[in-house]
Amino acid sequence: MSFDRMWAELAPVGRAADGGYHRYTWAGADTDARAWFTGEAAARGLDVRTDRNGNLWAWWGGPGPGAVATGSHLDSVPDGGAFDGPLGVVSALAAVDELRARGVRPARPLVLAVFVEEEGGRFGVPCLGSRLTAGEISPERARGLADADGVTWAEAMAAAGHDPDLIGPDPDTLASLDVFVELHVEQGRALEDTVHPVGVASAIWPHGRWRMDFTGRADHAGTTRLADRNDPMLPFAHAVLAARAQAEEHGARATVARSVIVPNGTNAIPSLVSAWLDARADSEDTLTAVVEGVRARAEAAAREHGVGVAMTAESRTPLVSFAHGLRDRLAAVVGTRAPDPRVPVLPTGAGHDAGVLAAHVPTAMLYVRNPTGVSHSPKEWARPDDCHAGVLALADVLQDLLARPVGEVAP
Ligand code: HGY
Ligand code: MN
Ligand code: MN
Repeated sequence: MSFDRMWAELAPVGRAADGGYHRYTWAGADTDARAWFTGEAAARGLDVRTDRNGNLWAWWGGPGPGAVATGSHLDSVPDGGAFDGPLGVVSALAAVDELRARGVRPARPLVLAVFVEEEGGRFGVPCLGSRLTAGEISPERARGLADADGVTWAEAMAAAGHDPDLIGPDPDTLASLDVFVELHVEQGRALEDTVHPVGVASAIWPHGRWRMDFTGRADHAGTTRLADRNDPMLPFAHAVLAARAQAEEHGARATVARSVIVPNGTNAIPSLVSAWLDARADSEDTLTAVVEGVRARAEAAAREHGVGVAMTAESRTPLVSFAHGLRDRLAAVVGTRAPDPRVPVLPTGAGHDAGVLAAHVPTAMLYVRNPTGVSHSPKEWARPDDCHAGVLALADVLQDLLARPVGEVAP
């Protein structure tokens, strides 16, 4: 199966000595990974195009209406794993090879997509490429997003040779898609407890990111009396603990994993602490309750210490419930090759481009078993045999969707 050669070729791109991945949009390794994908697609005779937002689309026949689309992303979180994103991209290329080996000649276009900035690892908003294409973030806001060095999306995109003035909704591309299927490594270990190498997604939890800015007063760590301090680290610390407490109380997920401390000196009480809350829950109301609980604790602690606080939503994604008819159709197709026809149908707390597209195009997801269940870490893993099972399942699903358009059956 061509998967193994491609996987081995892509694996070193952006991998650090400790095995963690550093692929950030419009920068070195991500650019190299995009070039690798473009070469593989072109070698298969696919017509590779970059859309106005920087997403890659590799067409087998077309562009044209009624297209069956599959794909994922190549960018990573800092020190990320090898599979989150690339598994869906490499599996899509291998599925094309599998379909051709079966003699499939699609009557409608098949297109492979690689979305930019899915992780938001450089510019802070996840699924930025698919959100722009879906019209779910304003081009003005996107252009102004900046990385840790203050480089904006517009500057980075222009430096990569793309015109940031063109970014924005792409309804024509979305209208040309009959369906989008994303294959992704499972970010959890539900499948590991089953006989199934491949599962089907049922839903994506509501989730989002909130920025918290704690404004204090810089002063000397050694001479400033405690009563005279306005130390932003203290409400920041309360917010971190409140996130955990709210998650426990509501059966949700809440994490503060990123902060910027100014001036970040060992002996200087900070003037400013910025921190980001990542919160996710199984319902909109619960998510709101978690976030408002953290906000209330952060504000109370800020008042107690004479510190200013501002908390703003940077992204929020509503509950995605994948179309039941399509979900069940994929489960039936995957079940024909599975060890047991009752294929697991699973919800996830992880966001995906499929979750963004689901409001615009019939969308579904396949998961490939991850024995560690770990993701966003070099320990993320999937067995080679399970990756092969994922390619075969994806090829089966694409073949079924090419033969019988979703538009023809009730979603
Ligand atoms: O954060 C997420 O859920 C995804 O990996 N972007
Ligand atoms: Mn991810
Ligand atoms: Mn991903």
